[in-house]
Amino acid sequence: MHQASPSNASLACITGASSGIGAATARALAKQGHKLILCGRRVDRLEALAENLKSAHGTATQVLCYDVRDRKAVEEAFAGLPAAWKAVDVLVNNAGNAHGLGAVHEGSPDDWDAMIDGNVQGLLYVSRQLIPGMVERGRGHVVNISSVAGKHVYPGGAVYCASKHAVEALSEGMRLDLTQHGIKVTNIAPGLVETEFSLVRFKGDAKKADKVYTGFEALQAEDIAEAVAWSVAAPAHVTIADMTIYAAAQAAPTTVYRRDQSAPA
Ligand code: 8X3
Repeated sequence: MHQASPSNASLACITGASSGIGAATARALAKQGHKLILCGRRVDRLEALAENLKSAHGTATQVLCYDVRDRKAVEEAFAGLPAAWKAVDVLVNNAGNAHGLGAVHEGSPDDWDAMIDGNVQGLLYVSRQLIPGMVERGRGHVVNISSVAGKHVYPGGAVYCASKHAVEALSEGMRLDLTQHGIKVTNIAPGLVETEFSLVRFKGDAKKADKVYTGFEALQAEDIAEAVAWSVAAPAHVTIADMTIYAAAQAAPTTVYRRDQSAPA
């Protein structure tokens, strides 16, 4: 694996950094020597992470607390960054969630808003803040965390899958628009990653959430963070355009080979 040259990609901004893939990505990029802007809604967690990265790696950080769905809050948060923190080299658009799982005709419009506003609009709002500077400087790297739900559609997941299909289209569209400006775009589509994802999807029902990751070895946030860090550390002439990452026991979003639950451990 290539090690990042800090002079080549020194300032990275990660959305949804308070937990899961976002927090693991912060740790992986801190190890590579990046300064970090950590974005999220849970300021306590972001500050604890910042503290932790500082003592582990001497990482300089800025914490930005906002909800990606709130365009004004996004604009104000980035406008308030100190001048020395405005030239972001790497943007990791990780914030996103699933809300509810069920037939589309029974779906909750509030859940739809949360997914479409967060996973699609939120990604655009943050990108709009940072990409113009990358274009001006003629360099940069955008990493969009999509999902295997952006490649396939599964029962009960219509709106979440639609939002992640939109992320796939945005990654492709960004690459078409930004390559000429020296900006790389990487799309990463994870399968089942054991994070708060299912707990959020099932609205805090831990039993349902745990079941999703039972009977096989699920991906961990660090597995995806490694892929992000590897993409970011690729040599200047290499773009990692697209990665699909499944757990070894997962062949498709809803095809998972689980150990027989009734068999003795
Ligand atoms: C998370 C993966 O398959 O549960 O985006 O939709 S999946």
